[in-house]
Amino acid sequence: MTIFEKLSGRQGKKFAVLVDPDKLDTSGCHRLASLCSVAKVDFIFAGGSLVVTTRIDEMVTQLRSLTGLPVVLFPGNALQVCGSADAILLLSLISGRNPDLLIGRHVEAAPMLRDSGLEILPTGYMLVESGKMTTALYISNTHPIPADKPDVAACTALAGELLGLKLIYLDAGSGAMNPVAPDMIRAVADAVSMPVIVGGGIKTPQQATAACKAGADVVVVGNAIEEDAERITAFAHAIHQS
Ligand code: 1GP
Repeated sequence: MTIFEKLSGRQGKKFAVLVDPDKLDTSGCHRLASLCSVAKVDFIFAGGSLVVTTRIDEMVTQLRSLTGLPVVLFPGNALQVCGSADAILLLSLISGRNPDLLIGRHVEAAPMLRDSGLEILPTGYMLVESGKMTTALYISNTHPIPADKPDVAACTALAGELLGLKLIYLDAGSGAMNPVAPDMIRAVADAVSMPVIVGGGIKTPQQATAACKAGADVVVVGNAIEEDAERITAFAHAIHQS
């Protein structure tokens, strides 16, 4: 089964744990891997808007072999591409108007991506206003979709689908004060037939459940798990029961 088929499978909601390669050492990797395996996490996403470590490849290899779970790159830039992962979210930042992040970087990376052996997941990436300036917003130099404009989000996602993108990632940004509101998730999920990934600022299992009930197919949690990896179990339960 391809990663895309796993992401879009109809058998329930999926849980992706986002790991920041800068914040995970070898012993952290072992602990996280065992918690992910026990909780039956569906995916490990790896990457971020700004990553300074040069050991992504090593971390991805370690997480794959310890868990047997699919590791999907969520890259802030081409330096985070490594062939040891299973797949890569090829993000086009369709909420913004920065041509470099819509198509420019993709042109530069295309030959490397083609030869990488990675499964390519063309993804419409949408940043949503979240109560504070996130790293993703600062680095991308774009305006987010206003949090109270679900219609703008729905039209943006629909345009992405009509352009041929295969996934939508609705993101309030790492460490967001507020996660994406359920009414915006619902508007996007109703507008498109492709899987909708939701993340950013999800700090509690209740927020994860709310995202699932609103139409998220995959819920991504990063910071809350970095703070306390034991939370993986409760998030997994909430998402898989939704
Ligand atoms: C960020 O969606 C991810 O791009 C996860 O965000 O770290 O806030 O959970 P958090």
